[in-house]
Amino acid sequence: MRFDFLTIFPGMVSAFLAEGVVARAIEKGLISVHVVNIRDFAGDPHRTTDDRPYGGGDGMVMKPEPIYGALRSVGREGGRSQVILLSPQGERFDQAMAWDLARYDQLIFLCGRYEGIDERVRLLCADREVSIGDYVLSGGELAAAVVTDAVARLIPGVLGGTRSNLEDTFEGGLLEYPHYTRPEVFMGHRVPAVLLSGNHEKIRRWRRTESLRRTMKRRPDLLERAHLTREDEEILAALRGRGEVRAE
Ligand code: 4GN
Repeated sequence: MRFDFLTIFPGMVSAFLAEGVVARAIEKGLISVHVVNIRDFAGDPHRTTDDRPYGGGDGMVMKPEPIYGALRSVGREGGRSQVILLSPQGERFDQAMAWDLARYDQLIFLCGRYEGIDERVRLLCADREVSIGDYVLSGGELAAAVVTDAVARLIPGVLGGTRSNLEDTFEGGLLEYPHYTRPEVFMGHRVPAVLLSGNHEKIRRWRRTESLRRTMKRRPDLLERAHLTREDEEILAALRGRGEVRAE
């Protein structure tokens, strides 16, 4: 899978790509990344990428021509590709959208700066507009990095060894159970005894219970959409009976 980033701050994107899971995926040849400097496609000696807004007002707007030129310079991979504009006005990014995006051969991220980009870029260039959450960033680069990380870890082989993303928070529709490693006692807090018992069935049930308890307490909205087994329903009924979480 190929990821392209169109930005006026290529160094910001390269820094993110240089370490961690994404960097390993590039080394292994599982993904390839290309960072394109929009400024290289400005038409004037000053390499201008922004201009004053028609109609007046504060702030600057990104000019359409440099972005259009940068986009044309990016080869479209034979198969399926998507041009994604990162903006607070986009469709909200979540784990389901990450899976959807992972089906493409190429994702091209349009990272804007300033007060906004010329509306005709949105109209002519973007296949979709995506937001990583209800807050404003100074540029689309961090949002593109977030989407890239979430999508890359879904590509087979990117998470090494036996590590699977199927147990991650959200994949089963629930929050994850708590994790512990050595030491057995830390600052007076003991690792739950069941995890030391060696009884795999008991451990599995404890983890499921903690997952359900956490989701119920913190994200009851997720629980409504989760696929629950008969055992899950029993566990939830028991938690409610003990008054730990509120009844439906
Ligand atoms: C994306 C981009 C927030 C998000 C952004 C988000 C840069 N802020 N919530 N800022 O995903 C106007 C043009 C603002 C670029 C954009």
